[in-house]
Amino acid sequence: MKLYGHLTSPYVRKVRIALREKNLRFTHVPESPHDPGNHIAGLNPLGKVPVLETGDGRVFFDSGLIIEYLDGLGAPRLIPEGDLRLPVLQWHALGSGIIDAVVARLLEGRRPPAQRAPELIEAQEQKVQRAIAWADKAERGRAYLIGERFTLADLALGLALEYVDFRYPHDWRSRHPRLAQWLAGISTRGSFAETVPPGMEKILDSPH
Ligand SMILES: N[C@@H](CCC(=O)N[C@@H](CS)C(=O)NCC(=O)O)C(=O)O
Repeated sequence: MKLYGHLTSPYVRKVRIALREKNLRFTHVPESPHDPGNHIAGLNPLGKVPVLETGDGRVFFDSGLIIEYLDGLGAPRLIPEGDLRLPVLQWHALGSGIIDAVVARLLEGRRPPAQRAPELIEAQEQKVQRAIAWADKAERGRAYLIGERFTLADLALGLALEYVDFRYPHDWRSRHPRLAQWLAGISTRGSFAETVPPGMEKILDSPH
């Protein structure tokens, strides 16, 4: 298997964490769709990463679908079957939405000041803050969000909260200390610790 995508992309990190949790071997091609001469648009017409080339010649894009594919390869399952499936996918939708909002805020903030829309930045920040409050309320005070073991729910929310710290650092912890404690537990997993993107490790090491 070959995974395409740069290390700082949270969507690429989602797949890297899943591959590590499932103990699957792969080759990583750290190309960005913005690198000159990159191969991404030839593999994914949307020109986005992550893209996964399977060993049998298939190509999958969109991190959620790639995880569905990887999960079909064997245990441990990240997306349970039965009653827990939808609650897990709901957490995945929340985590992905947080990342989408942080990326939109970041891109708007990178526009020249005269072209920037402060109300758009504010709207994205409100989405993130509401989603964190929702997560804090829904979290059960246990090690895992759903069921009794690590699932895509934990992967998606842990990834999203670490990405908030990386690209939209603000003090959400003092308002949501229980969620902060939950994240501290998830962040120590090997799959999280070993996939920290360059630049993010300094932020995660600093006192929050
Ligand atoms: N929904 C997609 C989002 C992927 C995405 O937006 N990737 C970004 C990198 S963080 C990208 O490739 N952007 C390039 C572009 O939009 O041109 C997924 O989950 O895979």
